[in-house]
Amino acid sequence: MSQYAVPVLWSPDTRLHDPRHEVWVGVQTIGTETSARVDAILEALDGPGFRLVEVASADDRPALDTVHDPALVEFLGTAADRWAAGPYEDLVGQDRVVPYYFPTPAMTAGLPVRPAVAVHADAGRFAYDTMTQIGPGTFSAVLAAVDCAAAAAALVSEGAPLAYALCRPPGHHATPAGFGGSCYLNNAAVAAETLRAAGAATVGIVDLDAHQGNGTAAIYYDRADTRYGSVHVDPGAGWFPHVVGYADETGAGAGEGATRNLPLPEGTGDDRWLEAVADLAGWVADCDALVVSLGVDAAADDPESPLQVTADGYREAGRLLGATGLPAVAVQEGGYHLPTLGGLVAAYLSGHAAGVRRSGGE
Ligand code: SP5
Ligand code: ZN
Repeated sequence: MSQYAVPVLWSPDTRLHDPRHEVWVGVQTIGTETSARVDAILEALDGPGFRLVEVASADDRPALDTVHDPALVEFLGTAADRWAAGPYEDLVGQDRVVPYYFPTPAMTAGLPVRPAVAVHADAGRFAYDTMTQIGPGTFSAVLAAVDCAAAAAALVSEGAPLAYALCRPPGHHATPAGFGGSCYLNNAAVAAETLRAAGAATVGIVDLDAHQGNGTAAIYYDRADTRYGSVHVDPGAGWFPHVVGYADETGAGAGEGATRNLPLPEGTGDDRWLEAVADLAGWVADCDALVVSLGVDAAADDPESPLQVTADGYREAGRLLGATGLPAVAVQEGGYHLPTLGGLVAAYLSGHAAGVRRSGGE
């Protein structure tokens, strides 16, 4: 039996988003979610066991309408042009949309509100942090990432046992009407909705990124048709997304019991992390299809998280989730240590693919 070659859905347009810098705790820090991530991953997956598939821009994106408020998509699609048309070149001399003002409920306090006219204020209607900026190429890259996720899910719906979407920017922090955490639109939810539209009655999403995917959690919190399970560094230890991701958040209404958060202490390594992954694999095993939010920033060398997972740990996580036997879409999320990034992704995917029979389709 020859090895299953995992299709790798990618697009050169995902390189067009250049975050350059983030504003974090009041200073500009060098952005870590860079286009070099795409090439680091491509390089590691350009060989036996993988099959690179370039994704063209889609004509329509039906899954997007079920995931996001159209006002968010409209804002993301027009913000860079609004910024370019404004006074910012003279004022501050930079071309990125950076919010400075956030009309949270604490500010609006029940008053009737309307959209801010100035784009630097309007951004706070959707942005929930200062790190996630919109530049001239951002929206093209964001749509390309969505298209990669949808194309991977379409392949799996047609019978491929496993497909990988090289999405960038990542998506799991994007909520129905909000962007943040380096995420703009929720690629994993687009994959899940594409699988559902093709006939999967229940989809399980397992999020391996070091950070809880608050966006995906929010999209599915009150729904029973899609389960969301995540293993991540404990927000109670001070980590992003800070206000959600605790173990007692289990869903609401029809979705009660369909959310599972497994927060882990700083410094957690393979053994305890893999126990949590095994727990989540068992928890989704009776779904009809699987989406893996494949963040590899839980790795020991990653600058954005204190977890200590190894490449062997990611390989074993792939084996555990592959053993569910579910048709699966792996969607790239975080992972920021360029020297090890590609190897971590390859380790996960080879672990997952090892349990997939070639006869399962290609
Ligand atoms: C998709 C994803 O992994 N998003 C990560 C969002 C968490 N980032 C919040 C903290 C950013 C601060 N970066 C400073 C780096 C210092 N080592
Ligand atoms: Zn992350």
